[in-house]
Amino acid sequence: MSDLDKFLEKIKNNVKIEPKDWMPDGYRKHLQRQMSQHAHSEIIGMQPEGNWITRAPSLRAKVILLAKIQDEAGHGQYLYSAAETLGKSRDEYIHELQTRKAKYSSIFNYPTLTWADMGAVGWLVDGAAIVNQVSLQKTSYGPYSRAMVRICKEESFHQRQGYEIMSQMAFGTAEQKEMAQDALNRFWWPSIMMFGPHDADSARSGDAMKWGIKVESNDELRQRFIDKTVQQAEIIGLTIPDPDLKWNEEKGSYDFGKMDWDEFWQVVKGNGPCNDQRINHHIKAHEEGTWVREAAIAYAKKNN
Ligand code: BYC
Repeated sequence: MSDLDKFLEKIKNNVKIEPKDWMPDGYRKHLQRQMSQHAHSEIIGMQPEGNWITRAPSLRAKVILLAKIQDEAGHGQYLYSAAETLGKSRDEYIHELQTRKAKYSSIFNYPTLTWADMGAVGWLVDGAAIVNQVSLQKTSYGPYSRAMVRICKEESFHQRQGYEIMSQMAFGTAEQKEMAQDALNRFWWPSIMMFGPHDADSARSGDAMKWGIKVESNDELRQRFIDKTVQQAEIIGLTIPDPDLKWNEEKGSYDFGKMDWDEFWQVVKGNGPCNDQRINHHIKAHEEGTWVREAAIAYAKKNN
């Protein structure tokens, strides 16, 4: 049996591929791209929330937000470590991010304008991330799959944190409800576009499915997220900003309106409202943290 046949046999039998196993070059590159994109998303995703730490409306809200952001740093760390098992260093991945060769999730290029946006990010963005990540627990690469198991546990708490903020505001004063609705209006469409282009336009999906990296498609996951979230909006009396949203009895799921793919590709290509701000801030923080990395390395060497 050739190396390739053995590899495909493992994929067929749901046996995880491990770092030292033989793998096709395309599989390795695909994972390096996707896993580093995922890690960068966690790290860049700390910025829109970090914006609100000093302005959280209570000590309780502040402590919870801080804990959530720290979790995201941790998720970035697991994912960079898992991606490093594919033979590329963290420095290389970070260089690709800072030189804009690597992507991160489009959603983090939108600004967070009010406290209600912390609710919308947790509820919708983490909610969408969970749907995608629960599916990725079944991915064929062992270190990625195992990282997803732990990340999903923490992500559920994040989603609840966001939904709690939204429900408190939705049941609060008229102004608070209006703020919550406004946040939902601004974050709804970018959140459902997080799942990527429609299946027919998803260039990477063919290989991803063949190699068991993705086990469900962009459209399948998007639909699952919409079906869950519409009901949650109804419970707290908020309206999803889509006039075409309608329950389809036959399909057992919601029909929904057209997404603005021009906007999506503009954001993905670097022309969204906050792309420059996010990367420039990352570069600045990374430079300012040089002494911390140097000290950590010196300490590790001394103790080895
Ligand atoms: N944003 O062929 P496709 C979180 C790109 S963060 C930007 O469908 P694929 C959190 C795609 O890369 C959660 N780019 O690609 C943190 C490709 O371009 P390249 C982050 C996007 O890979 C803090 C091209 O479009 N989760 O949890 O099969 C606070 C064609 O797309 C996006 C992950 O990263 C996008 N939204 O499918 C709160 C999950 N969508 O690379 C929450 C891991 C597509 O060929 N990633 N593109 O130049 C995935 O599951 C998949 O990579 C995607 C895209 C579903 C995102």
